[in-house]
Amino acid sequence: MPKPEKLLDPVKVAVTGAAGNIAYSLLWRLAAGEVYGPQQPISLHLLEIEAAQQAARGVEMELLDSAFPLLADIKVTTDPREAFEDVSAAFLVGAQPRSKGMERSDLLMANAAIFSEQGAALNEVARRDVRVVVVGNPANTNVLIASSNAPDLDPQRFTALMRLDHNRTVSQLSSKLHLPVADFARIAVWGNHSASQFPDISYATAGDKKVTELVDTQWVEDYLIPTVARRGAEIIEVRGSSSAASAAAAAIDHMRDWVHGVEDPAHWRTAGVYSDGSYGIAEGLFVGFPTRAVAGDWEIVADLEVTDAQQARIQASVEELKAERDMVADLLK
Ligand code: NAX
Repeated sequence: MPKPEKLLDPVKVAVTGAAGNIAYSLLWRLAAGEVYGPQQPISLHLLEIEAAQQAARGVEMELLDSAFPLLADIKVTTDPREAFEDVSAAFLVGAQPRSKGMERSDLLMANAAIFSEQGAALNEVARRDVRVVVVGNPANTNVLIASSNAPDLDPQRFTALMRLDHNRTVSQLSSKLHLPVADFARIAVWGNHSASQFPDISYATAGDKKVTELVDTQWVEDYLIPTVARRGAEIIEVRGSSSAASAAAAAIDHMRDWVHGVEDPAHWRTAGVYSDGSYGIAEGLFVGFPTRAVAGDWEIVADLEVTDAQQARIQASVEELKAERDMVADLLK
């Protein structure tokens, strides 16, 4: 990396779940300048629970040993208010994992408690233009809880990570068609970050060609959609533990594009953003949409033609999100 010429004041960035697997990749890429660039020093605020404080200290030691020129300082804490003080970005990675015998509703409730507290803390102490990305699952509902507990922050400052699903879709197409990933545009994954998601290639292009003319519908229905939707489970099966470096890479992609924007309007991304009611999707949910990163904001791509078959898949995933929302209704403000 070129030596920074003129250093700016550090930007403060919080990462929760700092002693976990995803953070072990994410923190290094943040400290290397992959979101804010080679001129921008960074202060890292690491939030962990009490039981993982020692491990978080170990992560801090290794970050220091990496001697990153851009890493101004590191703070390790158990207190969300301390972690989020004055931050420009927050990666909410830490979450309660699903343990044996735990029902989905128990998992939702355990995480709801974490994300309501963290939303309230962000509301109190984060910068008003903070960018929040929730990685911890169930990400789309966790972000709903965090945002609803942060009434003074615009809900558009909150997002759920759906970029991994998007990247998986691009990667599958690239392998199938033997074309570089950079050739693919107008791709999106609608809905929830769960098996109900809808990776949609109806509008996709590869260079000057329409992807639907290069692959057959049967392959999309029988292979592409289920493979992407179940990729997380497949990684666990093959690797023996859940996606970590690819999730960190997606979180970096998400935040970098959000901060800097993406010039080419055909290069849609997928972000789990606050629904404004577009495409008949219930307002107020956080849903994977086709989005563009423009001038520091995520914009939902407007006026797409949606067939009945697409709409049915989108609505099935949205129904799941509504059911999740109903389970945590008591914690929504
Ligand atoms: P790990 O279990 O390795 O790490 C999680 C860390 O969070 C632990 O160190 C734990 O102590 C900490 N933690 C728990 N509660 C906390 C709290 N209240 N405040 C701060 N820290 C807390 O999990 P990892 O593999 O890093 O995955 C983290 C989360 O990402 C999981 O919920 C996982 O399901 C989710 N994922 C989301 C993805 C996405 O695309 N949205 C993909 C990858 C991943 O599955």
